[in-house]
Amino acid sequence: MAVLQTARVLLLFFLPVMVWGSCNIPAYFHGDWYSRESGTDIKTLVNADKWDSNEDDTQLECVDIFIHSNPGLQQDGNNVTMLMIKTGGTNLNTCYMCVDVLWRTPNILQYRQEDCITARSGSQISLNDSCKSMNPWYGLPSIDVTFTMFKQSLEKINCVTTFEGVYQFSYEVDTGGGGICNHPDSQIKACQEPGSQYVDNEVFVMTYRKCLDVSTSKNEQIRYQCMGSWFAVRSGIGYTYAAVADTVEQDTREKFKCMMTLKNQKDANNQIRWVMSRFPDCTSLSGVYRGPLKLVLTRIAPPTQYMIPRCNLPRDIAGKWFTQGPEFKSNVAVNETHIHFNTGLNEFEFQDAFYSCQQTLGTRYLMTKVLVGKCEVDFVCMDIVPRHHSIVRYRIGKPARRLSDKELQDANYLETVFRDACSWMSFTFNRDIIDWKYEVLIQNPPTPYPCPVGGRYNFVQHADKENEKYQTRIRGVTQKPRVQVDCRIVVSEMKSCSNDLTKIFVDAEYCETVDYRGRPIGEYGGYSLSNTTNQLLF
Ligand SMILES: *[C@@H]1O[C@H](CO)[C@@H](O)[C@H](O)[C@H]1NC(C)=O
Ligand SMILES: *[C@@H]1O[C@H](CO)[C@@H](O)[C@H](O)[C@H]1NC(C)=O
Ligand SMILES: *[C@@H]1O[C@H](CO)[C@@H](O)[C@H](O)[C@H]1NC(C)=O
Ligand SMILES: CC(=O)N[C@H]1CO[C@H](CO)[C@@H](O)[C@@H]1O
Repeated sequence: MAVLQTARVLLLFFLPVMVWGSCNIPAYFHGDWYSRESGTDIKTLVNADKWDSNEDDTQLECVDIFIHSNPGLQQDGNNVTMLMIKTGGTNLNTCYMCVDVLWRTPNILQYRQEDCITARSGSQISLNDSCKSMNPWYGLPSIDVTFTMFKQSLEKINCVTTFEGVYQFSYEVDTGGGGICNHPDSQIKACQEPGSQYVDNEVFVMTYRKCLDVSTSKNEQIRYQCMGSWFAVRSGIGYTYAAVADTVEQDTREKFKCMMTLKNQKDANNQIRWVMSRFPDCTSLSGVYRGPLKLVLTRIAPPTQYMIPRCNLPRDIAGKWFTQGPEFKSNVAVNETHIHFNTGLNEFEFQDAFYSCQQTLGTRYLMTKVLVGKCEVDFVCMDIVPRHHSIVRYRIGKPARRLSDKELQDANYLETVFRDACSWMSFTFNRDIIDWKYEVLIQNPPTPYPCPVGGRYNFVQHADKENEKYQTRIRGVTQKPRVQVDCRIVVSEMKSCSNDLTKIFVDAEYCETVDYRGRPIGEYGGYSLSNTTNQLLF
């Protein structure tokens, strides 16, 4: 052992290992970076020649580089492993080290720097032999062992991958034991503001409101600039990370934050959990239930003065309704001034739309339309046909074009919007089509009315697709063949009888020879269909 040690020292001493050449650090790493490493502020300047941090008066130069293949989408940068040499400083011993850099976004890098390496006997220092991550067994470092570098001169990045829309949030600060502050006015607004200097949705505004009973809560409004988001696996779970910068914050330690969420949380209340770091680092985030700042976001409608109603809807359509379509099923609530559509998107998620009455003429109603969680405030026109029993028919025109600032100055601009959105032209692309297609609201639950036709009929089904036809269904699993009875006459049956003319019974496979207990019916029992000569068409 001792011999070996000596041999190694000797080797080091007398045969300074040779590594040749140099390499350029790729352009997507160039810039001025900030990272917080073990409680210290580190500023690193990277250019093609060197990787220079303020730690001491040394700097790193690239000797060899390996660009890892990018399994994912086309990105603007790559993960690399570099063999670097430490230059400068007072230590005369040459120090080589391996640096792994994970490119996350144009503003975020995560890196691991290994210790100085010494050549083992029989091998020289080279990227392939000396860098751990070149061994497929180890691979690139996981996020917990990297430091996160935040670019100080930010590149502009659209917030869409981080936040889009309007949210209310509750927040809980990990330290101080204050508890959860759930104030209705604590909101995140990530919207593209027409005419604002932040045109491309590069910032979002986070408004904190204080809860009297939560000592760690605060009144503060922060405008965060998005630094991009990325996907990374931690403890076997794939999380979405995002980095943001408070551009007016002077203290760099407080300026950058790392955030983390799980995509597709499938929360029954349509809520989204995020955690946010206190300092510029991502390792403090280990799950959406643990972190320095825990946020629970709830989508809300964008705040707008146009949700204040300025007219009334037809009085007799107030109430609960539903719509049914091949793709969506909505529950609709109507009061004197507003219409609310709640549409299920899948088992877990739903979409809420609110309409508010603004102007009306005849059957046309100019409505403000907002979607919960979205930024847009639109004007649309609804043409509502007078209610008939349990049915309301309506159609919606194309959204009104956006008004210019000048038009908005006009006190009567809503009339301008009405003329635009509620022109009969806005309901159709082709003015010759007079066979309007209406949407239908069905009262929920429907108020029964007697059917205009009564009696018993059999029927023939014509359908485009076989599965559109009526089929016999028995609650639970329908067994086929149904019961062990010999049914000699199977007929289709549709009936609405005088005992309850508000209902129509339909049975595509009515067994006429047995009664409902499966007992045979006498030859002349039951109904006879043979005299049905009247026909109905549906
Ligand atoms: C970098 O590596 C990580 C994990 O090893 C991977 O998830 C990511 O997609 C890679 N990024 C690029 C730009 O190749
Ligand atoms: C280092 O390894 C990579 C792939 O693992 C290979 O393409 C390259 O040729 C190797 N370089 C040397 C000098 O062995
Ligand atoms: C009508 O409904 C809207 C939204 O559903 C609600 O904000 C408003 O307060 C309701 N108006 C009345 C008079 O109940
Ligand atoms: C047109 C037709 O089939 N009429 C029959 C209706 O039923 C009675 C007895 O139930 C027959 O006598 C008719 O011939």
